[in-house]
Amino acid sequence: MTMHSSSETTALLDGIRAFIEPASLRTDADSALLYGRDWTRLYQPNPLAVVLPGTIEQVRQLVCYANDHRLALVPSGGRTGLSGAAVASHGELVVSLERMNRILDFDAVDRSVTCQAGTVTEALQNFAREQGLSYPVDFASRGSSHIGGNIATNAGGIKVVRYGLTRDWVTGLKVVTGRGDLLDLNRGLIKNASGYDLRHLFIGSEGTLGIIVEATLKLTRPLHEPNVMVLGVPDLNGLMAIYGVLRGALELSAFEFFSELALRHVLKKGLHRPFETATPYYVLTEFENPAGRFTDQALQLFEHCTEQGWLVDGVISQSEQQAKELWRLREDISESIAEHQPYKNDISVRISRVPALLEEIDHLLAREYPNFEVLWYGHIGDGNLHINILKPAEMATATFAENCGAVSEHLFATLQRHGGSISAEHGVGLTKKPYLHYTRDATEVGYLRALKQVFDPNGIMNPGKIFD
Ligand code: 2HG
Ligand code: ZN
Repeated sequence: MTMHSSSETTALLDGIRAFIEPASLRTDADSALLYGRDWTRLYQPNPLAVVLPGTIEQVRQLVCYANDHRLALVPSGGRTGLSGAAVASHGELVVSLERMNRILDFDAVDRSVTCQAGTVTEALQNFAREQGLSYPVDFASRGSSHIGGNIATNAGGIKVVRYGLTRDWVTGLKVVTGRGDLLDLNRGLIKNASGYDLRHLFIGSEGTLGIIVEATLKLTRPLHEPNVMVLGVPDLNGLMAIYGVLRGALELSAFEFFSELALRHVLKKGLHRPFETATPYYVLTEFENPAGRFTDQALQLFEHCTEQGWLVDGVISQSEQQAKELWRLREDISESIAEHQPYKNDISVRISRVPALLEEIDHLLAREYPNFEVLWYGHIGDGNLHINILKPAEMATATFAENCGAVSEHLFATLQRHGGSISAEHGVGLTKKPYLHYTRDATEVGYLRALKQVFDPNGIMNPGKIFD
């Protein structure tokens, strides 16, 4: 992309004001900071400006204008991402969808809802609940993440073992491609065998092919009286053994884990231990338990796992309130450690490979990070681990990043041997770009580049994200 002189910049922005009301084009420093970064905090935000279109037509005009002037665009949702995919640090124009946040249509027969891309996840979840239904993709950033952003990263979260990823709920997408064409993809159909499904190409594309402007999503029935159990686990081996037993007997909607080291950070923020005994690891699992029908079974399973030595203590929620409090022990971890500028890993392998991977990376991390605090948590039931390394307060950010980057090479080489992915749910963005080759070989990346060329021939859509 070309650098613009200040008179060129003024002319460029004036050109945008010709089709976007001036109040929706922001150039002030506060907006640049707010809209120019996501939750990574690793990159200096430096957008050219922030534009907030109100209609699909305005988005289309913007993309055409950006093509004419070779202006880089960064599509922007709730900016809760953790890989830098929504960062604008090279004079890009941020296109925030936040004004396009309306729910447009609901159909009880189809059990589906159509909304604009800037709809906040929680607003959609609440809307579904009001209809007696549920939008079950869920995560801690529900209060600020946008549906468009969730789709652009194929967001996962805490209920994947039961409900799958965002991809599984999208039945229709309207997108403005990098060429400025409006595509209406799949139109809410359940079955459609009419050739390539471009909808799925846009899911997880991290804003590099075009801008998602509208989505149609499936809804489902709400969970029947879910109960939460937190279990104290003495070693990593027990985790998947417990999973095998529980998922065979109960209708699980979550199977999460976290380490004692991670728990200590949420305790510092005022939460309470789930039970007296401190154990190196904890499982948090949720299961449907209408009218307490499965309580006895859950207790029997608990006994069995205890006899096997896989767990040593546990608690089962007695009320909705207690279930919420237990969930916070897991959900609040990420936010509770943000002040330590963690180096984040978000890796996955097939479920059957988790025990072998855990053992190997446990050794690797103990060897490579003897002096750093390493926290484990994540969605272990779907083979997804979050490994966070905390920056020692006295260490310079750059030295820390260098250290962690070097270890990543070992970690990802191990992951590659197990056929895993360098990003399970956070995306590649900027932070994982140097490591993409551990997950996608050069031939495959060649196809990705060719696809980008088709949808975005001038390279204006979120350049520098996923690959260069
Ligand atoms: C979670 O599962 C989020 O809590 C954030 O995906 C993970 O902080 C992280 O690394
Ligand atoms: Zn996660």
